[in-house]
Amino acid sequence: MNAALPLRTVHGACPHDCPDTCALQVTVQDGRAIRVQGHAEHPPTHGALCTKVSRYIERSCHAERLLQPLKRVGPKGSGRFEPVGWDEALGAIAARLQAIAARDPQAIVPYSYAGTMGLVQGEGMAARFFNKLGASRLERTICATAGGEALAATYGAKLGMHVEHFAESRLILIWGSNSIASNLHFWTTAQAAKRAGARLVCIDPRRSETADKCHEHLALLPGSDGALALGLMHELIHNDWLDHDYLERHVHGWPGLRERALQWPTERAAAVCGLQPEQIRALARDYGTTRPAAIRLNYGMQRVHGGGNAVRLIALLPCLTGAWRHRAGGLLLSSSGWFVPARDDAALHRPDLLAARQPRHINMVTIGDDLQREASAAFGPKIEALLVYNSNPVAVAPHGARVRQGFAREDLFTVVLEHFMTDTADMADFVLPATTQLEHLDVHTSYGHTYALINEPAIAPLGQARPNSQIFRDLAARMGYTEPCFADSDETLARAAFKPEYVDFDQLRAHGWVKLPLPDAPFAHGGFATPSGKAMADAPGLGVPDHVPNHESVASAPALAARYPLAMISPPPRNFLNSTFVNVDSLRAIEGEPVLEMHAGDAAARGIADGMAVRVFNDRGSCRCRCRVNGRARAGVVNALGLWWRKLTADGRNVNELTHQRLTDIGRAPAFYDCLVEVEPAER
Ligand SMILES: Nc1nc2c(c(=O)[nH]1)N[C@H]1C(S)=C(S)[C@@H](COP(=O)(O)OP(=O)(O)OC[C@H]3O[C@@H](n4cnc5c(=O)[nH]c(N)nc54)[C@H](O)[C@@H]3O)O[C@H]1N2
Ligand SMILES: Nc1nc2c(c(=O)[nH]1)N[C@H]1C(S)=C(S)[C@@H](COP(=O)(O)OP(=O)(O)OC[C@H]3O[C@@H](n4cnc5c(=O)[nH]c(N)nc54)[C@H](O)[C@@H]3O)O[C@H]1N2
Ligand code: SF4
Ligand SMILES: [Mo]
Repeated sequence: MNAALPLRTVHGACPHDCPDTCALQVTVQDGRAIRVQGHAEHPPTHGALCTKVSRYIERSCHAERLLQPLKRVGPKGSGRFEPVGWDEALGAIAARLQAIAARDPQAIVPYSYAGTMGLVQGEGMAARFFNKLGASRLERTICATAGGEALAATYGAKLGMHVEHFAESRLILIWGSNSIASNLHFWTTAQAAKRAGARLVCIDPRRSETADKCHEHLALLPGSDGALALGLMHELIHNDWLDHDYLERHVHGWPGLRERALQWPTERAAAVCGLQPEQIRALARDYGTTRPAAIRLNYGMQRVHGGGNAVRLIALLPCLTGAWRHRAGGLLLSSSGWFVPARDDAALHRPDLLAARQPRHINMVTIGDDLQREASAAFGPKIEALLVYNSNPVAVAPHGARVRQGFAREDLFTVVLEHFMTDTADMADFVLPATTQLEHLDVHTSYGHTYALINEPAIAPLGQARPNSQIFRDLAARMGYTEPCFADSDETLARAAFKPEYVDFDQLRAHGWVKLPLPDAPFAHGGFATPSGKAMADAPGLGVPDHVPNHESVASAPALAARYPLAMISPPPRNFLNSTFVNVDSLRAIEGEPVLEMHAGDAAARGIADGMAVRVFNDRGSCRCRCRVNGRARAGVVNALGLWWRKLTADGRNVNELTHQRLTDIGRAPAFYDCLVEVEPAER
């Protein structure tokens, strides 16, 4: 660091798909970012970042950053590209899109998710572009819609406790979440509660790093959470640990739910969950008799066939006990619904540009199959072009072999906006270099807290990289779109994102963040966001929730289970964020290689020892992992950690080789953790 040159600090926001949405403080010297820190004054961040984003500069200034547009010169997927100018790339892309759109714009599909969660560089200018084009609409289901729609069916919106209030809870159930890895700042709050005497219970098939530090760990079978919730309800009813007044006033459909729960005696629930009845009784006693009791539910438990029903059941638990009466009681799955009134999505996305057209929907979960479908009345036109941004589908989408076959179609025109040559960029016709969070303006909401944040550009774009917003602005101009909204600057987009009466842009700019005005204990007196104001135990079109077994389980698919007896879950490791950061050497060095955790008995039965290379396989494919017999896997379940870049593994594959494209009960979401496999030593 050159002491002579002045230092400047810039307000930032972590762009990643993480509930914590940290406020960043970026230090700049001589036009270069030299430090990224958590902002000390932003309450949820309290000055700390996770290891991954502490390395954000290493990622942004990586030697392999894409710095110029590239055009494919070899066969599809050969990885042979040559640099081209922006003019040539944009001109060729616009010409191809126009030719396809002249036949049917629905043959063009956007594919994006939460590589950045910013409202400007996410679906800002991009949404305007695709609305004007009349392209297929993408169902952005790959992560959270099973639980999100279930929560909305129950409470009317994706609302819950404020994360800060968990510090005052006396009992916290950490349900389907490895908070230490994926929600670190919540974990800090839970630890404060623990120091003040709270009891922490972790509900997770895996003995995660978080489970290690809780008082109790219930290692249930994947996909059995709905049965556990019903077993708990049965005990709450049996022991009359119910808040009858709350149920009477604030819950619709309680008699039906009560009847359902009575069909789930503890022994029945325990058998489905692979737990002892006494474990369920003890948890029910804790939950029924401790005030205030809070549940941190997270998305890990809804990636199974019955994920939606399970979330509905768990979300009703605090209604049975009246836990909502206290601000430190209730449940938090997502806080994103608090931002809905504050957002101005119509101003930002301009759905009016669709001009009464109603393009078909493509579900991002089934992209593997959909890329291989021919035109039909039911499907619509064959997919001829994909524009990928903020996502790495070739690594993250289920049934990898199908996804790769789809992307390998020579007649498919694929454009990928990226920071790096990912597995998906390898399959592109054009790769366009995008800026990182250090280089562009954005504004952010959060799904784990209730502050809006701003991210100011700290440095100039590296090389020829352009913000996503700029790339879509440039493409719109090439397509001949003349509406003034296509000339809006990023600042205009950022100002349009929020309604000023909720989030004033100038205040956001001055402070870096703005807290939404919110009730302290949101449902203390009912007041759910449903039309009746009641929590819906019986929801229109969905009825009363029940346990829904996995697609792939002994009960639902016995013949399959005979061949593939192990249930595989594939939760994230601490040092990657989905497939982001896998190419950051210092972080990959910590994770080492793809790991499969196995129970000692399951390993021994297959002649597998700790540290051996293993092959995990089923009818869809296989991948190679390093086996760890480390006490973290329960019997019958294997844990494959991480969404590795295929090209950075020993066999050029990752865990999504094994997963399938079948959808959840609610929300049309993926069932990544509902997957049967077998394991054998890699070298026989
Ligand atoms: N370090 C890191 N942080 C991340 C991510 C990352 O990749 N790395 N990903 C981000 C994203 S995109 C998201 S959506 C969130 C996800 O955040 P969470 O929903 O909290 O997900 P995970 O931390 O993946 O925790 C999932 C936990 O659920 C467990 N689990 C799996 N199946 C079941 C089940 O059937 N029942 C129950 N009860 N538990 C189950 C897994 O073992 C794992 O410990 O995290 C975000 N944060
Ligand atoms: N087996 C299995 N599969 C899973 C999961 C699992 O737990 N198990 N988790 C699922 C979940 S929860 C999710 S959310 C999905 C995540 O899937 P994705 O949303 O695809 O997430 P990432 O893998 O992080 O890829 C994001 C990409 O966006 C790029 N990017 C970041 N910022 C920008 C930007 O400003 N501009 C552009 N153009 N690009 C940018 C990054 O470089 C990165 O390559 O994966 C899902 N897949
Ligand atoms: S990934 Fe999560 S914990 Fe890490 S800096 Fe970003 S928001 Fe904070
Ligand atoms: Mo996610």
